[in-house]
Amino acid sequence: MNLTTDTIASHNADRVARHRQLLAPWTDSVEQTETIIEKLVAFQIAIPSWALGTGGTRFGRFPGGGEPRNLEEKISDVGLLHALNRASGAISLHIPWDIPQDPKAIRQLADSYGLAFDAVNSNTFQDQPDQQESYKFGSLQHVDRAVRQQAIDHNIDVIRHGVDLGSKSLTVWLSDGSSFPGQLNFRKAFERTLGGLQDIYAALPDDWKMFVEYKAFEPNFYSTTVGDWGSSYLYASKLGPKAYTLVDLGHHLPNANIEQIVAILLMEGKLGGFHFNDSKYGDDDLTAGSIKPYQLFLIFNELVGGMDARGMNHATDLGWMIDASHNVKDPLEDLLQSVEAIQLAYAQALLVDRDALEAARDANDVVQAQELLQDAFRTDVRPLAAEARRRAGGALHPLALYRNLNIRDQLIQERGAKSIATGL
Ligand code: LRH
Ligand code: MN
Repeated sequence: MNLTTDTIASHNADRVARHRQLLAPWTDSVEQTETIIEKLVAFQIAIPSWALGTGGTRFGRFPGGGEPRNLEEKISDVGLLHALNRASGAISLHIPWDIPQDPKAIRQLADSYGLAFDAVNSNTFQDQPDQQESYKFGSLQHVDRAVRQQAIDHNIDVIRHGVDLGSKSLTVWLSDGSSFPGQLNFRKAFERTLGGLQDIYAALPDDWKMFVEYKAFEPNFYSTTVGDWGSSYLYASKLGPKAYTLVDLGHHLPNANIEQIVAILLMEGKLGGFHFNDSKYGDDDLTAGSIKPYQLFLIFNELVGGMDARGMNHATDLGWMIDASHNVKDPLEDLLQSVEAIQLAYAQALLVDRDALEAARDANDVVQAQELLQDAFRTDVRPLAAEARRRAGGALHPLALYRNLNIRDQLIQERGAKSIATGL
C-alpha cells in the first residue's frame, strides 16, 4: 500500500500548530534539541518479517485479517510503516519463512519503499517438510554429524540469500538444549556447537557480522546451549572479530539486569545488536516499552554512554531490530508503538547530563545520580520524535493516521479476512 506525501502532508497540516506549541519549549531553551532530533532522524529500526501477521500461542491464534500472504506484501507493509514514521527503514528476513524467489526484484521493491535488508535469520528450530534430518534433539549440538552438517549448510544458504539482498549480517538463534537432567553432555554440546558455528563463520563474507542470539529457555526447559550472555560471549570470542552477541530483551531470566549486561558487552566490543520487545514473565514478545519502560530507558542510557566512550556511530554501529509477536493487537499498530517507544527511550538517554552523572557517581551521591536519570526519564520527549518524523517526511502521529485511513480494513479488502502470514 502506497501512502502519498499529500496524505501525510494534510495529516500534518491539521496538527502542526499544536506540534509547534509543544516543540517551542525545546527549541527555545534546550541546547541539545537539534542534536537529539538529528540523531532520531538517523536512527532506523529494522522490522522483523515474521511479525507482520498475528502471532499465537499453543493455546490459540486469532488472526485479524489482511495479513501479508507473501514477501512482496510483507515489504509493502514495512514500507507503509516507514512512510508513516520514517524510522523503520529496514526489514529483517527469516529463512525459510521468507525466501526471496527473485532477489533482484525483491531488492528493487524494497528500494522503492526506501528499505534496506538488515540481518538475515536462520531457522534450525523447525523441521521443514522436505528436510532430511530432524532437529528434534537440536541442530549444531546434535550427536549426529549429518544433522549438524544440515544445519551448517542451511546457515550458509541463508548467508547466500542475504548477500543477494545486500544484507550484512546473519543472526543465529539456536533452540538447542535439553528438557531433562542427564539428557545432554553440556561440554560436548558446547564443543559441537562451537565447531558448527566456526564452519558457518568461515563462510561469512569479509564485511559481514554474525550475531549469536542467546536465550534462557523455550523450547527446551532444562538447559539451553546458548543460554545466556556469558555463553554467547564465549562463542563470539572464540569465533573471531566478525562474531558478536545479540541481546533479545525477552531472553533473560526474571529480574536479570539487562542494562548491566549491555554495558559490559559494549565495553568488550562484543555487543552486536538487539531484538527489542518487552515481557513480564518469559519470552512474551510484547510491545517494546509496554511493561518495563524504565528498563528500556536504562538500557539506552548504557548504550549512549558506552557507544560514546568507544566513539561509535549510534545509528549504524549496532543492529537495531524488533522481535515481537502480536497475539491481540493489529501487528502494524503494535510495531508503530514499539518503534516510538524505542525512539523515546533513546531520546531520553540523549538528554542525560553525563558529566553531572559521573560527578555524582564519583561523589557517591546516589540520590543525585538517580535524580539525573529519572529527570530524563520523566521528560516528555514525544515532541522531538514527532519533529524528527515531520522533518523526515513522516506523519506527526503515525498511529492516528493509520487508523484514520482505516488501513487494516483496506488490507482486509485486498487480502481477505483469513490471509495468513508466514512467521511466528
Ligand atoms: C527466538 C527468537 C529468535 C527468532 C525467533 C523468531 O525466541 O527470539 O530471534 O529466530 O524468535
Ligand atoms: Mn529474537
